[in-house]
Amino acid sequence: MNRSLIAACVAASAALLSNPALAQVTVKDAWVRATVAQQKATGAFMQLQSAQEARLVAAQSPVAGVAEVHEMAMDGGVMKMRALPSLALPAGKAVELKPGGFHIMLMDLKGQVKDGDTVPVTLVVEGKDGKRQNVEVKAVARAMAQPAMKHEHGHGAHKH
Ligand SMILES: [Cu+2]
Repeated sequence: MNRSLIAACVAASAALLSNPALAQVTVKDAWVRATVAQQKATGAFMQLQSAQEARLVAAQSPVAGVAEVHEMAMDGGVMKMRALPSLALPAGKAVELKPGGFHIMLMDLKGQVKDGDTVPVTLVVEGKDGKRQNVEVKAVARAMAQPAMKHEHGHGAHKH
C-alpha cells in the first residue's frame, strides 16, 4: 500500500531493481564519523530495517579500501571489536548500527573524511532465498567528540 513510500526511503539502486520479491530495506540516520588527517579508519552508523528476514553480508565505500561489518562489545571488561560474517536483519525489526555496537568499519581510507562530507556506502543484503541486493546509502560525515576517550584532568592529575 505504501510501497512508494518505502521505495523512496530505499536507496536509488534498490528502487530500480525490478524484482519485487527482493527484501525492502530502509535506511535511516546514516552517518560516518569524520576523521582527522592521516586517520586510516572510521565507522559508519545507521538504522536498518528489512521488510523480510535478511542479512547484511558486506559493505563497500569508494572512500575506503576495505569495508567490513563489525561488532563492538564488552569482553571481560575490555571493549573489543570484531568483524562479523553477516548481521541478521529480522523481518520488520529495526537494527541499530551505532558507536559501541554494530558498525560498518571503513578501513584503508583514501583521504580525510571531513565534517559535512557525503560518504556513499553500498550495503549488500542477502535475502532468505540467497538473493543479494545492493542498498545505496548516503551517509553524512559528522565530527563527534568521543566520550570514551575524554578524561577529566584536574590540575592535580599529573602528579606521579
Ligand atoms: Cu570496527
